[in-house]
Amino acid sequence: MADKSTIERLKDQACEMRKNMLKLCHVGATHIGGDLSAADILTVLFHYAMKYDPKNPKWEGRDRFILSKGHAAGALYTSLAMAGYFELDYLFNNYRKLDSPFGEHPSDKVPGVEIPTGSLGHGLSISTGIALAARLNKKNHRVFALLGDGESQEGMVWEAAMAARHYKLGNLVAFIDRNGLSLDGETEKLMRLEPLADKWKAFGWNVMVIDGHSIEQIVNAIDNLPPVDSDTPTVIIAKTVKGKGVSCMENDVNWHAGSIDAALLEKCCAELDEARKRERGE
Ligand SMILES: Cc1ncc(C[n+]2csc(CCOP(=O)(O)OP(=O)(O)O)c2C)c(N)n1
Repeated sequence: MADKSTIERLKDQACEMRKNMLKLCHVGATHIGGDLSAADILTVLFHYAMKYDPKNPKWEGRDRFILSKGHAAGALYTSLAMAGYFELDYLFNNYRKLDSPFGEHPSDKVPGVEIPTGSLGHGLSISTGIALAARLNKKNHRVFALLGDGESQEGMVWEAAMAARHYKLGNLVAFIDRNGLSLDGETEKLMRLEPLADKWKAFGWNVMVIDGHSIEQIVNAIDNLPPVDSDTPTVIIAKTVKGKGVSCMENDVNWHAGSIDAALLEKCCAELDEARKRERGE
């Protein structure tokens, strides 16, 4: 288990990440609701779990990260900038500009982006292929995928679930950002997913259900992954809140995507700073 100072560092980083994602949302429209719900998971992945070299993005030994819910590009770009792949200012100055690598959905022209995503449902199949290739090539890196729950209504997700277990890909880890909302409403009303954990268990996966905003629980899930050479892929169903951390956006499907003006940016960042100070007991 990580020590207290590591946990506190990760919490600070998650707070910084949320503020950076909001700054980006001020530069141009982003999918801010699903960016904010994924912030704690991505913070732990990029600053605790994964091995990578930002100066050598194609390093063979790196763990692979696939943003299957590709519309959360703002969260991925911010993670990559904070991980040292490029400067945050470079991102802010170029987001959604003509000929910029930073589109509304991720392109692999951005250092650290493994594969372009945004058409939902494909990321787990791609991750399964990469994990299978790692096995065949006797490599010991992991493949992490981040899926949305709305995305999990796509049939191809379940085809990948079947294949990954069939090929015994214990090197594959899928996070589901279970915020309960899709683009236009509640997942359970659009197409029922529950009992979601049972469904993954039935497909033979190792299943964890955690609070996706508890840094401690996310770290604990990472610490308890089966060995990379085990037979069982892992899914971590992370219960989250769309828009987490910004009260006017929380659980509001209207904030699936959008942009914010300077006044709202300031208000949101102040709210996040205040909450983090309270958490620190200041
Ligand atoms: C194949 C496909 N169908 C539809 C869309 C449009 N779309 C973009 S985001 C989204 C909702 C996704 O919901 P979820 O996966 O829960 O994302 P989150 O709430 O975490 O942002 C939809 C339907 C798409 N990008 N790709």
